[in-house]
Amino acid sequence: MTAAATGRPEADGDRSRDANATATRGAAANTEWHKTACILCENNCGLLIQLDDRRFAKIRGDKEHVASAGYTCNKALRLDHYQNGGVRLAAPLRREPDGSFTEIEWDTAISEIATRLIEVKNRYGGDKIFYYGGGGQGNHLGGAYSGALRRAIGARYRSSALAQEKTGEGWVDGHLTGGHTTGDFEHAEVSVFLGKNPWQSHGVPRARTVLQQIAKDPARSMIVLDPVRTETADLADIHLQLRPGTDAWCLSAILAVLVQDDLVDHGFLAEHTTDSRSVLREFAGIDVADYAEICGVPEQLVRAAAHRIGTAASVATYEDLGVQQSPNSTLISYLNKLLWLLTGNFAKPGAMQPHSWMAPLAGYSRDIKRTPVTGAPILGGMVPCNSIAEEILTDHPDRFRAMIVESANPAHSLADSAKFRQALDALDLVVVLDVALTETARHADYVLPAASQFEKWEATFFNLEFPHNTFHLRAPVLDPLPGTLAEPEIYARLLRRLGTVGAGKLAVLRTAAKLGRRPYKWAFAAMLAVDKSLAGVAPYVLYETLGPTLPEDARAAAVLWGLAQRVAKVYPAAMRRAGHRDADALFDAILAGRSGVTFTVDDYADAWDYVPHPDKRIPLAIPELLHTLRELASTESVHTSAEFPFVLAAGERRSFTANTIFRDSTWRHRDPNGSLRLNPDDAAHLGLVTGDRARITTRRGTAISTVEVNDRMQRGHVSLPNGLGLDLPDGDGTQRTGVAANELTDVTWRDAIAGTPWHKHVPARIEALQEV
Ligand SMILES: Nc1nc2c(c(=O)[nH]1)N[C@H]1C(S)=C(S)[C@@H](COP(=O)(O)OP(=O)(O)OC[C@H]3O[C@@H](n4cnc5c(=O)[nH]c(N)nc54)[C@H](O)[C@@H]3O)O[C@H]1N2
Ligand SMILES: Nc1nc2c(c(=O)[nH]1)N[C@H]1C(S)=C(S)[C@@H](COP(=O)(O)OP(=O)(O)OC[C@H]3O[C@@H](n4cnc5c(=O)[nH]c(N)nc54)[C@H](O)[C@@H]3O)O[C@H]1N2
Ligand code: SF4
Ligand SMILES: [Mo]
Repeated sequence: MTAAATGRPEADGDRSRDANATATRGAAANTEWHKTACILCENNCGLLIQLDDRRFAKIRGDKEHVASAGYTCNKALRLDHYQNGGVRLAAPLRREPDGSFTEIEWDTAISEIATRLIEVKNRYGGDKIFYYGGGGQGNHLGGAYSGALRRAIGARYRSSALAQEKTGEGWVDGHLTGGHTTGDFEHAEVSVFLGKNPWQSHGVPRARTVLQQIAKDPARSMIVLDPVRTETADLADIHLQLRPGTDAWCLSAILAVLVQDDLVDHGFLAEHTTDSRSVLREFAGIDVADYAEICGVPEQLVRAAAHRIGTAASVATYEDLGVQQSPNSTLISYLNKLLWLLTGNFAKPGAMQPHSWMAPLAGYSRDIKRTPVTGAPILGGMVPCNSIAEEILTDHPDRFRAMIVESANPAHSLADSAKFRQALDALDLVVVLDVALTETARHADYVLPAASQFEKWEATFFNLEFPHNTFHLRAPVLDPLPGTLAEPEIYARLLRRLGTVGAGKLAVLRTAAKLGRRPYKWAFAAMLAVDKSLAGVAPYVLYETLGPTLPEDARAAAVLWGLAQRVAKVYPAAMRRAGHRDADALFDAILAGRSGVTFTVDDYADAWDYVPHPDKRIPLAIPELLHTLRELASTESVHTSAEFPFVLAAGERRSFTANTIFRDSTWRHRDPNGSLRLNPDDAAHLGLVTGDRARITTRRGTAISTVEVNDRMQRGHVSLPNGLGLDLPDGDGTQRTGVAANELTDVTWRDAIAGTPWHKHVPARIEALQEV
């Protein structure tokens, strides 16, 4: 394998630079501050970067940023290790019959991939081409174009990391409020964090500031459900340090106290919901003491938490991986939402809100579609991550035959990596779009090198706020590394090659675009009226026709014009309140707003307009889940055994983890090896001290880790960080730092309803390693 050229700008010829990229960015050391954003978590805090040639010499928070206002956490300052630390790909790679990769020209790669996609389509059907990914934490603009390719080749099935965390919650949302909700933690009297450690993982904008403000304010309280005494729990008023995997009992007990002590908001239930009586009845008979004992939490603390919630003027909650990747996760999502619904904490300041979207990230439907081979539940339009390998490793005629992966590393991030690698190898065609030769790319037939997130126009569609919702289009800070292309251009080249839209139609629209936005809009609408099939490939059409007219080579922003039309249509008043006269004004503001723009401003009364149900009432009963709730009394809460006596949380967010975005292990200031954390008593019992090595064994695999004795852990509970164990280039081979958590996880260990994995609850055995 000869390909992965070093990620230095002079490393390769300019063989395939996008002809449109003319400006030279970041050529020399200077004191100019470039506006951009952090790409390491969903908050995408605004940043200012000063360059030294192509290095990030200085990084600071952008005080003018519409959402983050200058805030960053410790990780953003390490972003040079993303841009310049890893080994970048600088030419497309093709796998040869002997298994090695060779570098090929872009034209060759595009033409061969197009041919092979069509071969799969003609032979087996386009629906056998599976699409995975479409964006990480800060790069969703490319994904916005991927739908056009999927439409053109007839691909119907897709997935992303959301289908190993949020699809169960989304299904519950589909039943209840009909869409995603967000908590107003800046104003909530009571903030509840369930299996969520915002101090480290954020999700809440400016999390550390907000958490500290809550902790300092005697009138406000924080309640944390977490088996670990996290940094967030340190700031909490009530820490329910339950046994891992018992949240369903803990939440049921809290709800039981609310019902039994009559702390529910009867006025809200009568006015805004249906079925409340039957739902309340479910909690009337629950034995609170019994359930508290299952959780290992003092009954009085459960009662205190319930009373604090039940008497507060406002409550906001945030559930995340600690519960979404643990047993009973879909039931827990339901119970979480009942917590704020039964207490009337919806659509008012400090509570839970629905919100606008620039582009919805997932569907929020009650319907469950099924996968073709195993009949796994497709929620929000996504195949459960744990089912993908099972859909492939079979001789069923409907199995997937090809996969396109963009901006994701599923061979590392999905349960049971060995099985996923085997699945990739069983496919006829695997195409990976990435900046590096990842664990997934190594199993591809073609690897297409993407420009980095600081070398192209980018944006996140994690726009989840209310009443002020913001969007940030980032301009490139640097020219693309020679040999790389931005994803919108890669998709466009494939679609051109496939001849997806006739040249005549594109020419008409190009002419209209030159005349101005208004003629363009008319021409586009007229064209759509004549040829409905254009709607599915609209992002591509916009890229080809409106794109070239945009300033500063911002061709990739063309799809945002379409999304601005959507915003104007779906939230006209909220858009105008944000100061945008019409869709074009919004689009222009996005193009010009280097620190982001507010695209909608809602009133609290508007929140009900986001509820899609008849009479805008929230139907509280979800029969399947009420059934599961009833069964809890006899459901097993212990999944460990004599063989596997520990609960392993496989993938904890820490101060130096960031999924697999950095491919340079030196970015970590602390905990460079990503230690296994365990409680002092367990360590003593096993004869381990900090720095020792231990063997971790699960039903699926084994791994060796350094150990950190840590009194934040409770007995019987151990944790490994997420994103470690990458195979990074080292001389002629590769070197791995830390444990790749998914060598230890199992695809069958998953939620019965959503198919989401139980990564936080893996039964494991820990043994001290005898050093030789
Ligand atoms: N530093 C950093 N931040 C990140 C990321 C990163 O890689 N690094 N990744 C981003 C991504 S993609 C995501 S999805 C978010 C995830 O953000 P979080 O969900 O907050 O992160 P985790 O650390 O995976 O899990 C949260 C907590 O769940 C707890 N937990 C474990 N088992 C249980 C249980 O049985 N019950 C309860 N109640 N809690 C339990 C853990 O102790 C942990 O404190 O973080 C984002 N932010
Ligand atoms: N055991 C266990 N497994 C987990 C988790 C856990 O807690 N435990 N957490 C899960 C969660 S919540 C998530 S979100 C996933 C995350 O896992 P994935 O969804 O696989 O995403 P990332 O690790 O963020 O990988 C992003 C990829 O994008 C590439 N990349 C970076 N910049 C660009 C770019 O500009 N263009 C392109 N094309 N590629 C780029 C990176 O090189 C990397 O390969 O992991 C999941 N897996
Ligand atoms: S909170 Fe998230 S987006 Fe903001 S600086 Fe930290 S990692 Fe980056
Ligand atoms: Mo995630």
